[in-house]
Amino acid sequence: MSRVCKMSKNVREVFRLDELKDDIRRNMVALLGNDPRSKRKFSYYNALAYSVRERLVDLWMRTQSDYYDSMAKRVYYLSMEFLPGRFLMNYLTNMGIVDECREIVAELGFSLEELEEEEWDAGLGNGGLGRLASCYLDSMVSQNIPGYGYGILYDYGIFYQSIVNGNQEERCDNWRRHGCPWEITRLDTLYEVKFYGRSETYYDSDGNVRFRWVDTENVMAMPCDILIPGYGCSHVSNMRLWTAQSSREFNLSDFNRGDYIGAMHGKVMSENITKVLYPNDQFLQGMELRLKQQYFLVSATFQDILRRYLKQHTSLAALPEAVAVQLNDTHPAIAIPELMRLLMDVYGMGWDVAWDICTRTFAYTNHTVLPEALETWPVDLLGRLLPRHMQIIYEINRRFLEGVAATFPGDTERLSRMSVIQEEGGQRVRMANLAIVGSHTVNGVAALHSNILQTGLFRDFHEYYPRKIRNVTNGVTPRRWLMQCNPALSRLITQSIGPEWCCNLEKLRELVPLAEDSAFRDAWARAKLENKRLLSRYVLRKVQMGINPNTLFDMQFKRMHEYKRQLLNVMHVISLFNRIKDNPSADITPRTVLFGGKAAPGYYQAKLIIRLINEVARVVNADADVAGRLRVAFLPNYCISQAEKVVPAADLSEQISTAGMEASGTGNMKFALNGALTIGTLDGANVEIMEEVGAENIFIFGLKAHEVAEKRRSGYNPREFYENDAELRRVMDMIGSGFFSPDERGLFSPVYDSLMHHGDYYMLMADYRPYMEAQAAVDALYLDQDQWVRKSILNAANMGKFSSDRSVMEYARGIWHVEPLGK
Ligand code: F55
Repeated sequence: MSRVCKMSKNVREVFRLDELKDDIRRNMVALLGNDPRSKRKFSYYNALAYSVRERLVDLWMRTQSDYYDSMAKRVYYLSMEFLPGRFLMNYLTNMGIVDECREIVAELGFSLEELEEEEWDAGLGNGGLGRLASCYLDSMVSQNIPGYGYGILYDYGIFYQSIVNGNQEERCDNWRRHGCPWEITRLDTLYEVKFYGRSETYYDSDGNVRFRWVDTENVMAMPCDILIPGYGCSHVSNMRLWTAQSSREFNLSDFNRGDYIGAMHGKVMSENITKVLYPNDQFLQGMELRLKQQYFLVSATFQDILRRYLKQHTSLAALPEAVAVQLNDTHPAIAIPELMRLLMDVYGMGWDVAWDICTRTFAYTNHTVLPEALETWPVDLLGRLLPRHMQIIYEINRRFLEGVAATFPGDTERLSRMSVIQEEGGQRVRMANLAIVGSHTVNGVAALHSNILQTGLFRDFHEYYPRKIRNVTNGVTPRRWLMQCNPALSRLITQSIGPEWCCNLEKLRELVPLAEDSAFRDAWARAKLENKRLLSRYVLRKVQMGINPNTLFDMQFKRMHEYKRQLLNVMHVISLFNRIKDNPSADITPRTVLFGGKAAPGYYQAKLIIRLINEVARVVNADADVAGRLRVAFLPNYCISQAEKVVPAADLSEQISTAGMEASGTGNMKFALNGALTIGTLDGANVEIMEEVGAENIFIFGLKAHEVAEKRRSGYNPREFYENDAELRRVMDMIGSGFFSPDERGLFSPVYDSLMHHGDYYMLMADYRPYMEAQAAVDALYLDQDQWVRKSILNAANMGKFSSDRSVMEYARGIWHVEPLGK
């Protein structure tokens, strides 16, 4: 912290702010070829971005040589997804120059906010898993932990969602169409990545059997760096994202045969590897191209890691002392056989030495227990694309099962459950099993989730390796998710308790006594209202709908998935609608219910729920009796930059997944940190949020995880709830009978049927009444603004635990065994 404070004092000098305006003008001309008298916002955004970026390059190089000189152990966070969102404000925030920059930009005739809006989000991920990776990079570098993100520079990130006639339509997200000023492309660094071919045995000069991978098709990987400045900028790191380039000799034989077009076709196809992000979350689509993407990331990254390591070491024996690799889910788990291959086939080690190095290098984070999201790859596909890896996986499995069999003699069922190879229904490689066997530590992302891993999904492994499976509860970076996105509240907090909270979020506890101070409560309420006004203007712009900032803002923003139960929220909305229609003069708490989230393009049921939200909104918003009391809107294209507007404006945060299914959630943390009250089930990190804020400051309802499990075992009958609850029955009948789709009566039958006829797997029917009661308690509390604001303050005040700084320190101390540098 002292460094940060010192920094902000002489920030003008460190970042040469007196020259910034001239630099912007210079970059307008020299880099962009624009007339500096032009008033194009996009050009000025770019010129500003380049001028900001160039101020960090020095600090970045200094950081990297610090790491080198101290021979610090480095952390590599391998992830198929990152969701950084926009960079401009994040750079300015972490450099501590937002206000100064605002003035300079004003002198040029712009507002900082309008230039900020020119930036297209970097949407290189689907949701929580990708955003978590980005929060962790911010927290690593802000705490001087030498860490790098490694991922893929997709040409097309997560699709752009539009809503047309109530339906989701996907458009391609050509986010770099107009260039991206944050990228530093390394045209001169290229690594070769191999695919296909075969594994060949030969004898080395000592007469040992060795393997080599031959007749491969090769693709080149080119790195592109994006700087990641730590808060206060004492350190600057980077994420390194790979793009595929065809190799020069690609399909040489076709060229030689005179088949120019044939050869070019191969070249073009090979560059497709990094074209597009797979838009599925929580669902595995077993496409060959996806496996290629995974291996492409892993192969390029390990060449880079080993190159850097070998600059300072002569032997690979000490790799685990110098390198920690965190696997963000199983998506990069092919890294385990890849490192084995490199150590044995390229560097000549024997199996046991290589395996020991491997298992001391890797750790694996699991983000889901949903069976449809667990990765398995057909053995024939993996064996064709990566023949040598397939051999190595078989050998890993053979040795592993030998160990299990020795510990549990005769327990063949256990062996088949634990095997890396699934036999039933055609052989497949279970990537989670491979990741567990090849890692020294496996973690879940919230206490409840890690418990479910230990006692449910990975129970056999927990019995076999009793200390391997642990918990690290997720966190979010308070820089982006409070300081940057909520200037009104941040200013108030800093005025009241000083500026240290943003690097030590536990400090927010000092707000607790202020909840009793009515002047502070008023100031808090004013800040929230200001944010709600800003969001209202945004909603008007985006969906041409006016919303009233004085109503309760009830928000559910997350990927669309049946287990997240947006449908339960809709059922509440329909119930409120009916109550108002039945009794138009009833005294009810006025609400604005907002939804946002993308559905995977092939996920029919999730898309239908988006349609239902929009049709319910149409009916509700057009009804004169309802006017002023209930409004519903679906905001298209939820993304990081939209979250930064939504989160600060929320009164109520909907975290209503079926208990046991949401591994952690991180939106829950962002909303509460910004003073929203949570209505939620005891799922994921909600459990820990309740522990922190106190049961009296959160609205918890519904089945608990063990009750869901018991009900599944003992037989669950959703119809029972339908029969016994007239209000629920009416809601279901309206959905099923076409009340919201008069032109197409059967439109929502699949929604109705999934609850009434197909077993209601996510148990909405069971949780409906408890949810309605919790919502009634919300309404009652909101009428007492004094009490509401008190609880809003207490929510933010008790969010200290959910800083990603805390999560990252737990990984650093407990898993990576690295210490912050220079402390
Ligand atoms: C993406 C691709 C595949 Cl193949 C599978 C899953 C995903 C994905 O996006 N998962 C994801 O976002 N998981 C979420 O991770 C968060 C961070 O740990 C959790 O908070 C959240 O509960 C979990 O669903």
